[in-house]
Amino acid sequence: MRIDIVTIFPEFFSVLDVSLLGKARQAGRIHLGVHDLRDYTYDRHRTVDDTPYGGGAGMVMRPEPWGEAIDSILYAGEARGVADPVVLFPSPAGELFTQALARELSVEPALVFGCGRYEGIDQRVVDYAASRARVRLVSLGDYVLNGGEVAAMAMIEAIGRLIPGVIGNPASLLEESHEDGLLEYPSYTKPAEWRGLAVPPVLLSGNHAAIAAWRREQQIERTRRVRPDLLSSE
Ligand code: 6GU
Repeated sequence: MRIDIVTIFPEFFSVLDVSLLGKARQAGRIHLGVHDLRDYTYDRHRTVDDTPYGGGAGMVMRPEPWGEAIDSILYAGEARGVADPVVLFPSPAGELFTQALARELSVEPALVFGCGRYEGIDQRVVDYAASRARVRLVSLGDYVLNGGEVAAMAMIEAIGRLIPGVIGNPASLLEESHEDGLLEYPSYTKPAEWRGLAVPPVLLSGNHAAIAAWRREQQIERTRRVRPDLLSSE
């Protein structure tokens, strides 16, 4: 998968050099391009933002550098033969980023993340991008971050680990929270008793049917207790 990121903080993404995703990059499963939005400005001050039309607090990112950056990335993609990327704008005003969306995006050959700062990006950037590519505004949840960088990183990790070969044991992906619409069951390892706390005896029983039933019960009980919203749709 090819992932391009546009940001005014390219150094944020150095963490993608390490851990599992770093290995996936070394193995050539993920190709990352981090682009500094200021490289697409033409003025001496490398300006990327301005005051909002209509008034109001904060600054809005001007469209021109974004247009240049998007054109450049789409052109490079076409030249490389990886056309038709999905362009994602992390935004608290977007649709919710879910495990289902992560799965859907993990089979795409190319993704572009446009990381906005301040009070957002001029809406025409999104509209223009939508005229050239599939565009989605995506939110991590109902809270506000200072910009799209941390959100993009979270999404890249969620998507990247689903790419075949990135995780050593693919079976471990299937029993996680959210894969079946429920939270995952609690896990235990040795020792069987620790500081007076025992592992639930059923897990030591060797009875695989009983273990599976217990785990399912735990998933449902846990989900009902902390995330009843996940059950209500069923
Ligand atoms: Cl994707 N961006 C920002 N700025 N804030 C957020 C978010 C995204 N998701 C939740 N809060």
